[in-house]
Amino acid sequence: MVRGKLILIEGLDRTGKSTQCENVVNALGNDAVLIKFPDRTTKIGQLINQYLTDKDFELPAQSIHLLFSANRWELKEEIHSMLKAGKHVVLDRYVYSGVAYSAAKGIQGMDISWCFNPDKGLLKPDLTLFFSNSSNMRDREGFGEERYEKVEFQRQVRDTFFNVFDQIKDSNRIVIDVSDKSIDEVFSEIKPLIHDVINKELGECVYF
Ligand code: NYM
Ligand code: MG
Repeated sequence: MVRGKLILIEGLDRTGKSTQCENVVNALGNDAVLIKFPDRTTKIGQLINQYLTDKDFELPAQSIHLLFSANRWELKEEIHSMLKAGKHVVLDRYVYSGVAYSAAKGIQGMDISWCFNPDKGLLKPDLTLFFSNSSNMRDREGFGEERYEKVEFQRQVRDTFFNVFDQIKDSNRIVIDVSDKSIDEVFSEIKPLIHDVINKELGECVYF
């Protein structure tokens, strides 16, 4: 059995990640499954959801960081099994969001290396597409009500993502500038990249 490929779409809020993940999974049909992080359906995921949606539910930054990581660990075996069974797994956010959103808070001791540590040992994607919006975020209305969905913080997160990419090397990571592009334009751009990784011959799964 040829193993499936692990494909990750990452980026800031409101860059069209979820839409493109759906496009990719629909295009791959029965051969692919979509997994979104945080997975809000598990017990840990429900705590994360409450933290994101309820301003009165406070947690230390370290605690919520570890919960996001724990949420990835609880799905590790399931993802691994699907890959081994030949299914492609498309991830909507993963380790890089985990590191960037937490390190962007600028909390003493919570640097990129600290934030990355609990994720070491998770499956490493065969392809990562990072959606970047270089356009002025001041013009971008429509952030939702969840924690983190503030222009000031999103700027901080964008800078932190690029610092994370400097520190966590990955030759299978590609930055896609989605600013001023339609959904169809972005999909046309990523389609050949997905096609390439799907058809690539790769050995065993790799890990962070
Ligand atoms: N987020 C997501 C984190 O802070 N750490 C993580 O590990 C992950 C996976 O959760 N603003 C943040 C980024 C988002 C928020 O994700 C919820 P989404 O994709 O907007 O539902
Ligand atoms: Mg969001």
